Amino acid sequence: MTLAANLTPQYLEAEADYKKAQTPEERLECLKRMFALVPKHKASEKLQAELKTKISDARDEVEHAKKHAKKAGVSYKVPKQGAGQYVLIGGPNVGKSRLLTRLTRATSEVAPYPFTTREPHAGMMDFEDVKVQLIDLPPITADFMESYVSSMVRIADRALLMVDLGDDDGPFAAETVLDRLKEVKTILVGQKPATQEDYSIQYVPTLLLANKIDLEGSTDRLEIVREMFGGSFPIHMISAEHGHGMEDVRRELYRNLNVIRVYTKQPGKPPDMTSPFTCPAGSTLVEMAALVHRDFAENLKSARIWGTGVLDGQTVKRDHVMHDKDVVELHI
Ligand SMILES: Nc1nc2c(ncn2[C@@H]2O[C@H](COP(=O)(O)OP(=O)(O)OP(=O)(O)O)[C@@H](O)[C@H]2O)c(=O)[nH]1
Ligand SMILES: [Mg+2]
Repeated sequence: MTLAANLTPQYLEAEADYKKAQTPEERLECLKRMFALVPKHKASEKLQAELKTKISDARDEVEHAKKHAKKAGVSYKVPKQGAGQYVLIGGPNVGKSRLLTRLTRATSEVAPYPFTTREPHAGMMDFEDVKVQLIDLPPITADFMESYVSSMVRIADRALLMVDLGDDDGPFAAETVLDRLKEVKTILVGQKPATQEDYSIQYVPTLLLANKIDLEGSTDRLEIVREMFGGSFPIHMISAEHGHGMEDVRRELYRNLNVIRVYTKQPGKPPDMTSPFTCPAGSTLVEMAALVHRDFAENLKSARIWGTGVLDGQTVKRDHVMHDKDVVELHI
């Protein structure tokens, strides 16, 4: 990787930290480190300029977050991190925040009464060697939906619709959530339709999580959920409180993103197997390389690949279709 060869391992480490950063402050700190570590010569001028812009954006973001943290009617921007972004949505008290605290190290208040969560809380869920971003949101009811919620649902890669199996009203509360979002042209679907006529509609692929299976009466309510939603969404049963079904949920959340992992290596060195790049399944070499660095999209000359359907270290072309867990050495 010629370009990366100019970049020191310390720089690449800072870049890897940047990708994992969860708060604006962390991102700013990583970008500053990257800027300090980037070799200052002609060939990296573009990269330096890019980093400067990113630092200035990150500063704005930190300032903005400070100023607006406690104000009402704010809009929240949670930059995407990791392999993909899921929003947790549902009626009040269904266990959204509990799920976030169960699957990630993030904190979000969990309480036995409705309307506990008032602002988004993001966390990163580990699955094997990748991370998936989860965002806990305030509840949605017939009369109440925070102004920013629908736009966050529209931006997300996927949604998790949570249903409370501990409450007779659970399945109907979920239906209300779907209706409320539909009113603002945000339609939760099991799978995106193949064609779309009205482009103002945003379809958001969704998994349904039937929560609180530990409670009495949950099995009967699950039947109702299956009848009402079985035709629309994949359904998983869980207990966020007691941890039932969590391994399946982790796997499904990752699997549904439909991404592959690609590991990079530098010539003569072992691959970095700690932090893969993720890209949509079916991506070509050049599409994947563009994620590593924008310059690769234009300047990529060749690459060697270790993995599926190739001989070890085989040289492949720009349009080579990548597979999960391929290792790639990029040359420009
Ligand atoms: N028995 C049981 N209780 C649960 C489960 N998951 C969450 N709870 C409880 O349900 C209550 C509500 O959980 P929260 O995570 O605060 O619910 P929420 O959906 O975030 O609620 P809002 O923020 O008000 O929208 C808490 O008392 C949790 O401990 C579960 O799987 N089983
Ligand atoms: Mg909550």
